[in-house]
Formats: sequence, structure tokens, C-alpha cells
Amino acid sequence: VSDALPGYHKRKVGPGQCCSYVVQKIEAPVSVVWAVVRRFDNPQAYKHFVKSCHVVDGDGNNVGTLREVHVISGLPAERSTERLEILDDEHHVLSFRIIGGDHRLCNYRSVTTLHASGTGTGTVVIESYVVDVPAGNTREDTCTFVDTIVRCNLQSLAQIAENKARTSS
Ligand code: A8S
Repeated sequence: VSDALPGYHKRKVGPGQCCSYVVQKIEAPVSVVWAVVRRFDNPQAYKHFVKSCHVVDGDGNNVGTLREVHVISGLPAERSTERLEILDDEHHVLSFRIIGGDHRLCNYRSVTTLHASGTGTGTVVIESYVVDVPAGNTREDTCTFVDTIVRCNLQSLAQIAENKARTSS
């Protein structure tokens, strides 16, 4: 991950792992975007691949909270168990780790940060991740797969937050 990224996105990438990041600009204030992103118990609010989510341990606000996510049919997986690693309301940072499931994304960890954009009232979202490259796959294939999912999620986040910002002003 590039040196220019804020500190939260810098971390060790081991051998056999790959990392990348997606940046999304949103025409809505950080507070509006954060209200959607911070809901670790409700990822389906903007992640269209998520069919349902249940918190199985914790309350959604504390590090260590576990959620069980079921994804829509047609994907190469059905469920994923995910652990909240960082929820920082002051700096607008959320991070989670995937600890189980029937998919191929082992040791996946993502960090999402929100930043007030330099001009106007917009938000810049940065989501970076590290994941093991599955046996038989290349780094490029793995990053292409994950980038596609993350980009879809952030585009959907943008639409939802922009709608909220419009209807509340
Ligand atoms: C997220 C990010 C990712 C989710 C992946 C990468 C996933 O939910 C999907 C398909 C898979 O094969 C893996 O922020 C998994 O949710 C959509 C089930 C984990």
C-alpha cells in the first residue's frame, strides 16, 4: 500500500499475501457517511452482496464483536464470520478481520477510513485490505476479485450517503 496513505492503512504484508485499496469520493458530509459505515451489525445497509447479518458475540460497538454474514446466491461462498478490530468514532476508522466461513479469503483484513475532502462538504473513503493469495490463484486474480467487491460496496455507500445528505438538507 502506497506511502502516501494515512497510517492506519500501513501494515505488514506477508509472503503469499496481497494487498490493495480502493478510494471513493462521496458528496456527503463525513458524519452522514460514518453513520452508515460504523454499523458493524448492519453491513447489508450498503453491501449489496450481503443477504443477512447476525451479531453472534458482542454488541457491535466493541472490538471483538463477531458477526455472521450470509451472502446472496451466485457467489463462490455462502457465509463469512467476521471480527471487529477497530471502531474509532473520533478518527472515523473501522477495521474488521475475516476469521471463518466457506469462502477462500483467508486472513482477510480491511481498514476503512473517512476523510473530509479538501473542498466543500464531501468525504473521501479509503478502504485497504490484505489477504492470503489462495492456492492455485495469482496475486492479480485475487486483487481483481476483492477490488471488485470493495468497489461495488463503496459505490453503493456513496449512493446511499448522497441520498441521505440530499433528503436531510
Ligand atoms: C467486505 C469485503 C469482502 C467480502 C467478501 C471482500 C465476501 O463477502 C463475498 C464473496 C466471497 O467470496 C467472500 O467488506 C466473502 O465484505 C461477497 C463471502 C467473504
